Amino acid sequence: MEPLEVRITRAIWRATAEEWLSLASVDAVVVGAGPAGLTAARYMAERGLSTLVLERRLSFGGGIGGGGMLLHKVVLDARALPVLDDFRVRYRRLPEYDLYVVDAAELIAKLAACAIDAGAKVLTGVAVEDLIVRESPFRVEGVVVQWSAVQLSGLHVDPLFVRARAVVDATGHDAEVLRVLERKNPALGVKVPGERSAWAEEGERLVVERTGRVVEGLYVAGMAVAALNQTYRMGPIFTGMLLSGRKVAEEVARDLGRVA
Ligand code: 48F
Repeated sequence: MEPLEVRITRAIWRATAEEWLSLASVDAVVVGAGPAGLTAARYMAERGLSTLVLERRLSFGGGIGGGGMLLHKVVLDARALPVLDDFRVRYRRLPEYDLYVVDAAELIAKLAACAIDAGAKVLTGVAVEDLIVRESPFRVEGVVVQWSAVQLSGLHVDPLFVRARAVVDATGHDAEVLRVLERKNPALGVKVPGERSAWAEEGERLVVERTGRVVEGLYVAGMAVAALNQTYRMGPIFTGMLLSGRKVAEEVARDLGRVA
């Protein structure tokens, strides 16, 4: 047998290369492994869509981990309970506030674990820096990807591509994918003005209401919806994020012919 060092290197290259051969073309790419992205990924994978989540950081959860001002809890309202139950997240009701409290770490772990168990592939350390598009009629056909470490280094390294029938921008407040669409495809007239100041109740409602398709092949979920529609921020209440993720999954599945 070869020395262990050789086997370690070969095993990692082989397993990675084998997976990337199929990841080069999938049904759905979700950009961002925050609450909206992970929820969307689970419900899409569960419907039989090959689903790839690309996350720039080396960790899951996006804004969940920061809790409310670094306190390790986040809150949700009763509308989130079916989703929390689907993901086996434990919660405590605080009747005097009409809210449910969950542990930030548990929410991150279980959203990610259930998405992966449902069949979604999550890659960390990979950033989406551009879109694959086709014209006449315009449609998004995938994403342009780069190692986050390369982006941080400032080196000029050409990226690679992932083709997808549906791309979901779940990149949070910065709406990075939509900003690429705005900047690089100005003829479409898509504007990303950014979110408004805080109004928790309206922010929660509108983020779900406006979730969905932006242009053919490109969808938006989570706080990126607020950035696109200039609706209100809501702070560490996560009902809207989970319901937005579930809604975008239903819409993508319907458009791709996978109704549950
Ligand atoms: O920010 P994030 O948690 O977005 P979200 O799912 O949830 C928002 C809440 O956390 C919170 C809130 C709700 O009450 O206000 O802020 O809408 O997760 C977005 C993830 O996307 C990653 C980023 O690292 C984060 O983990 N991300 C952002 N841009 C890219 C990206 C990119 N270009 N490529 C890959 N990942």
